[in-house]
Amino acid sequence: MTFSVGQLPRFAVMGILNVTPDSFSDGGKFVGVDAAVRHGLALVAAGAAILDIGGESSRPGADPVSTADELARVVPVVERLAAEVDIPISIDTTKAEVADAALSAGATIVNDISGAQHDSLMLGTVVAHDAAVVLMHMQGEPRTMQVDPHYDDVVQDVCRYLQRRTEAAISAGVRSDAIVVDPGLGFGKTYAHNVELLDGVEALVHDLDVPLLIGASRKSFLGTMLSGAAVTDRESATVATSVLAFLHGAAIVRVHDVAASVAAARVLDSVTVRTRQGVMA
Ligand code: PMM
Repeated sequence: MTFSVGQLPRFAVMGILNVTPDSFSDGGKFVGVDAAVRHGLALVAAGAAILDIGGESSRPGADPVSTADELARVVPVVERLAAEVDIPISIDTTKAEVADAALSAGATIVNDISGAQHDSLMLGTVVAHDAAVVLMHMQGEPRTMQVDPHYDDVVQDVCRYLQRRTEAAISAGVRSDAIVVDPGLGFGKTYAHNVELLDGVEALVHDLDVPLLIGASRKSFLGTMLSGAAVTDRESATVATSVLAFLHGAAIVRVHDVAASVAAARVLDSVTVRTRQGVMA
């Protein structure tokens, strides 16, 4: 089964399934295959439109994971969930070999935080499987990205990067209805950069030809906004970012607590459908 963006609901919620010992908010919770599969099924039951499975932590300062370790973490989980659920599965990786194995195991989307630049074989792998790709912007690499991020104009710089990577994906042969872009909140960005990008969602949606994904869930800039709230106390703020992103035209939000953002999406869907139909006039 192939994936195209058109098959998503209007406000799509991507559920995060980190099969890592060290992700910043849920590291170590879903490491065994059974625990990971159980959590994946719970995210689907909560209304996820996509399941995003990752085996390498990308939190600031994280060390890279070997290909063998990443394969061992994610492939059995993708295999089991692909057989059990009927929503698309994405593989969160920057390695073409991991993407290849996950796509063979039933995933249909590659979520690449390096914009498919870390591995020169990535776009070819996506094309070979007729898969979809999420191209995310990151300045630097996870180990060092928060050292001193710099932009002339963060919204414009990120927008131009995402346009260039979209062109590269199309040139490589990726279907244009199988490309999603993401400004990469928290990836080589200061607090001010993250705030500007969230404020710039509408401008990004306007200037980009492909759907936008926003990943703000529990990120540290929300902790800063809430005067130092711990990771576990950032859920309401995360839902606020989902509402903001959706209202400004984002197609997908990537979150840990799927039920909360799905409820928000349902409210938006009900209200905006009635408004469009003139019911509220
Ligand atoms: N954030 C994380 C990991 N992968 N992928 C995309 N496309 N966008 C993101 O914002 C993003 C990502 C880090 O968060 P996590 O450790 O909670 O998964």
